[in-house]
Amino acid sequence: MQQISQRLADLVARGRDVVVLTGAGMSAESGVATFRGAGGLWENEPVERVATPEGFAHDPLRVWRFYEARRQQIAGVAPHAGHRALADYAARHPGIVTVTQNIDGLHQAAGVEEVIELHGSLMRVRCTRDGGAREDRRVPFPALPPRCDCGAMLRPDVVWFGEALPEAAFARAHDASRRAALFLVIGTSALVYPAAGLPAVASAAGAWVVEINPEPTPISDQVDEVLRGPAGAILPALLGAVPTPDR
Ligand code: BJW
Repeated sequence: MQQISQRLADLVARGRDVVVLTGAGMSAESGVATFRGAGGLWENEPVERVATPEGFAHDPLRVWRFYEARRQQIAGVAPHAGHRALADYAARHPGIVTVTQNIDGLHQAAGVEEVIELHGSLMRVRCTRDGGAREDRRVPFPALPPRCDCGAMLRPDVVWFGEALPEAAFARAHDASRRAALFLVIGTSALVYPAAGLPAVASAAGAWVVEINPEPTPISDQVDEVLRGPAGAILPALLGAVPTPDR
């Protein structure tokens, strides 16, 4: 790993008031496709068709095929060394807050007990009639689009463009960002709001903000430190090698 600042080393060793915000790049090395760019999920499926309520209203079967393929893919992947390093670090420092835009459940699969999911979950469904949401891990569904017991169509319990994020989840993420001493932003293009605004919230409140990403993003110039490279290599080196100080 490239050289890190003394301040980052100290904050990692202290392990207090640490917030981690992850995006699709966090899961890339597990074999999960990111959204944007070559080979991304939206290369063949226009975003307005599969990631908006209007797209779902227009063609629910198309949207469900998109999500069913992702559910099948997720069922066959596992957390990588970066997920495990974060989970191990969180176990050693129980106050760490893990916030993710991902819907794949890989942080939980790695052993992180509490994950704030800003954009929902692939393994949850919601009734289009009464809005009731619940876990549903059937892969594959017996038929698409899947139906609720009440007969109404189900939808994925995810957040599409133009929809509000789960209020309590975002409030917790925002509050933790305001209290953060160290804010790690990992594997996100930082294009989608309000999640992309959290690093600035943390920074304004005095946190040391560190971006971990192989590519530059719109916030690269605004963060305090950039670690260029894949999460699966950087996180074990950053979090695993730092001794826990005596308290
Ligand atoms: C690696 C790597 C490796 C590769 N290691 N890194 C302010 C300004 C402008 C617009 C808005 C604004 N506020 C709100 C908006 C509108 C809109 C928005 O942000 N639009 C922008 C695109 C312009 N936001 C919304 O609509 C949000 N809702 C909202 O604001 O509601 C307001 C409201 C209030 C009250 C009532 C009603 C409404 C909702 C946003 C929902 C986003 N949903 C999605 C789909 C979720 C379900 C699903 O997964 O299918 O979330 S869109 C998609 O983008 C998904 C992701 O979570 C999100 C972010 O993508 P992410 O994770 O950054 O992935 P990529 O692919 O973009 O980037 C991957 C990165 O990884 C790259 O940088 C790589 O380099 C890197 N990488 N390998 C580390 N190994």
